[in-house]
Amino acid sequence: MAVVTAVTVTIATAGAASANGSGTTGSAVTGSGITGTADTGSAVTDRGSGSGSGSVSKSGGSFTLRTSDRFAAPRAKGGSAALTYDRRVPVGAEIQVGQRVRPKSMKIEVAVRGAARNRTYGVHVHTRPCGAKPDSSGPHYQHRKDPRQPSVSARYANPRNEVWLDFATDKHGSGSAVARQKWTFRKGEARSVVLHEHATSTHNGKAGQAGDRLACFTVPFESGAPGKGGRPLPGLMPSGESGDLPS
Ligand SMILES: [Cu+2]
Repeated sequence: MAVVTAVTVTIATAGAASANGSGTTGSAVTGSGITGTADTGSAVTDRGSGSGSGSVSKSGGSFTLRTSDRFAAPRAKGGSAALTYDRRVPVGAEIQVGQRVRPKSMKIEVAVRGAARNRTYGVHVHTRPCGAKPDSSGPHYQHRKDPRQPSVSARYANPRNEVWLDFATDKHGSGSAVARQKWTFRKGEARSVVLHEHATSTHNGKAGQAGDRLACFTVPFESGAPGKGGRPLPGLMPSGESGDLPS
């Protein structure tokens, strides 16, 4: 089964006593390795049930999520959020994903260590969590959904309408990529990052295809548009309307 990580952010009122006495404004910790901080709160790392870790924070009108884990076989004990189906992403390789959300834009980063050396992976955000089978992660997330599925039209399957994070690893097996979008995810519809066997095609008729799904990382991506169906995110209130939020 997929491991679905949950994120909870608690914001304490300014000046509230904090455990460490440093006057930070709040922190929250959740079950499977995601941790949260707000404002200047110090990051807490929870390595409780899984091997993963993460953090959530806000500042200056944006919201940031960070999560990482080590790839494990789908049936391995320990409940990793990162699953590998193929040796081309070795068990034990590490993946980290970051998401910075603003009201109408976002930036997503992926970094991998311990993967195959000198190899190009096609990488995308998919709509379903990882599961026992590579196909569990569903199709690519699309800002404007292609009425024809599977989507192979370059009009829809392109890096402006989807999130592509292809990267090549160096001689040590490390690699990373960044994607910036002028939109944010619909709530609950972006659930994982998938590593494929080769670079993503941009050719019409094969657009978005990158070969077999080698590995998958379930990520609790945030939607970003308060009032558009998503819940208001901490830190996303326009300045001057922050009302009862602590400063
Ligand atoms: Cu994909």
